Amino acid sequence: MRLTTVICISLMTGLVSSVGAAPLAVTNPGFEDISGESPFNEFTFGPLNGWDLYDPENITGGGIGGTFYIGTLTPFEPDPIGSPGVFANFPDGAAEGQRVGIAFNFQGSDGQGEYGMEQVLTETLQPHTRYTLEVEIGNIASATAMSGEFFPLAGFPGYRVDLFTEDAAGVQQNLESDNDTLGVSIDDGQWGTSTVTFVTGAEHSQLGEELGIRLVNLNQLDPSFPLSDIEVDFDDVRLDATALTPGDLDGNGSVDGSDFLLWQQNPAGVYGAADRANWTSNYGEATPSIAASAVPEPTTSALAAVAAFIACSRRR
Ligand SMILES: [Ca+2]
Ligand SMILES: [Ca+2]
Ligand SMILES: [Ca+2]
Repeated sequence: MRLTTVICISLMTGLVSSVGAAPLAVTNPGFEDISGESPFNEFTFGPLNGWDLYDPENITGGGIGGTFYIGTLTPFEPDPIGSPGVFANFPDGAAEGQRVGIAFNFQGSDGQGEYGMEQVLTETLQPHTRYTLEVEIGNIASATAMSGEFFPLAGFPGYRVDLFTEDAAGVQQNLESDNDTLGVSIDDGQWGTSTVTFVTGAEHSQLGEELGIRLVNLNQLDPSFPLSDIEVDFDDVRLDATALTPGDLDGNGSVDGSDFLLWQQNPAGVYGAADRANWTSNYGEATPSIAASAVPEPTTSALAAVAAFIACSRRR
């Protein structure tokens, strides 16, 4: 096989059709379920249905004490009762449905460690799978609540979204995070979409462990608004899993040069002989369920790696 032929095949493998990824079950993903809780006007307080308090430094008093509150908020009333501020926190309402999750800390505490909420799923980490976690992140605007109390909420304290695993003994290990990449780009009163992706090959020490999702308020005082309360809002949590052709280590939908380059670099130290064997036997194969639009062109360095690998293989 000539090098030019190899390059042509590599470029053509990106042209595949799409049938979409499979969603994994997340409990109360849009914070609409407040059954069993005691709403106070537009709020509920305390850990939410399906979600556990995340409080590694024990700073929140159980999420309902001191200055901290975990709970929900209805920023948009479908039948407004005329109280001030009902529509003001988020002028366009919730990102999904009518209610959102909140992680709130009163002004004056100056921020003092991260906290939020997390959920462990029944689904487990599988090999040859691309996971995509998306969460709507809200930067709440200042407004007067239905109680008449004004909440100064200008600025943003930072957020993080974690995709992690939990083993049978309850030990959690992180897989991937979005550490506040949107923070400065979401204006007060607006939402932005956080995306975390993680791709498994044949081997990973956390395979078979339950997947988990964590939503964090970094609780960093915004220096531009030192007198603001410190809140991050969350909504519409969804996690998709796409089964990949073994050897597609970057999860772009085709087994190509980029994967061989990734195998060589092995940045997380998780790739082994099985991944190399899968790459060799499936080279040129595509995963039909991944949209062609999501498949990037191979890089020059990736093509060079393929050419080098094939040239070396033929010499043996
Ligand atoms: Ca919602
Ligand atoms: Ca804000
Ligand atoms: Ca690939």
